[in-house]
Amino acid sequence: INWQEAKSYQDILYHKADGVAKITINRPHKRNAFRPRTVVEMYDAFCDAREDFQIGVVLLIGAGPHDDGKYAFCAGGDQSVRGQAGYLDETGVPRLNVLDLQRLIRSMPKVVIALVAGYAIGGGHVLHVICDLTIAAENAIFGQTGPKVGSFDGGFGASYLARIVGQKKAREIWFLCRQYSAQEALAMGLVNCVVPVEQLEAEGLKWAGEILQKSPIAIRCLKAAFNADCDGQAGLQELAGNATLLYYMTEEGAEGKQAFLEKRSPDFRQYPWLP
Ligand code: 2NE
Repeated sequence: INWQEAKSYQDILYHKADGVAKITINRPHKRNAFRPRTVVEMYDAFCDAREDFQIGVVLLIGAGPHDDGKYAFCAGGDQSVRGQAGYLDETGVPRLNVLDLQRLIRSMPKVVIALVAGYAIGGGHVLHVICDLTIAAENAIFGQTGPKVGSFDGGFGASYLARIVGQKKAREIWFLCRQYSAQEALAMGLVNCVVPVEQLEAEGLKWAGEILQKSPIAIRCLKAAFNADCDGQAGLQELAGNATLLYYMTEEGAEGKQAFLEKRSPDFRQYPWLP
């Protein structure tokens, strides 16, 4: 694949090719832990991918291996910039902006695939949980650390995790802060498949290629429907937004607007009340 750099950032890499965007967290010396800037940059890249009509799938991956030979997807929030009320940005403002990023990944009408080699830990684990699909390398290691390091993610990080692996397993993951292998993650339905690390990106591209053959509107409606089952009124808004989009694309929907602009009564009698 002929990756083209889409935009240059400090903490991430952003590439595109053949309908696929690739966002790479590029802080291997920190096991790809994120600071506020990293999150701002990821948010910007995800927004770009969302806006791009050509892009249907986004791959999220961590740069690596590091000089010590170890891989990481993401080790969560950068504890070295954690201040009294959050992760401090370069002006000293405390932030938890990864929550904004989680919502964007969750609601964007494109498929986001996490490609996990090495550690997916803490807030980094939550990022892969939020993604639509996860492909793990054989060396992937999964786990939450919050209660060990004085933090927790009681949002998607707990509730959506429980939807995936079940209540008992999710409580175990959070309460004991253990680490789990790729095979254990596969067994609990936390990842979609496990491949050798050197095949990770190729496998992600294979899955992306299959998805890109499918109907964009069918995929976006399915993603919204899966979300709606868990996300309350926000999920319903997303799903209903797709219904509105489709309605606007009908003659019936356009008749209402046209009649208003032509200062006449709308003629909806020509449209059937389908069973
Ligand atoms: C990931 C893990 C298990 C890897 O262990 P190991 O032994 O392979 O590496 P090591 O030596 O711990 O880490 C290598 C370098 O990366 C830094 C380390 O400090 C070390 O730096 P140097 O000593 O070489 O200078 N590093 C790794 N993770 C970091 C991090 N998160 N922040 C800053 N520096 C980090 C092991 O490194 C580990 O357990 N990491 C911490 C995982 C963690 O607890 N993350 C935060 C969870 S809380 C969170 O993410 C969060 C939330 O709960 C709610 C909202 C938002 C975020």
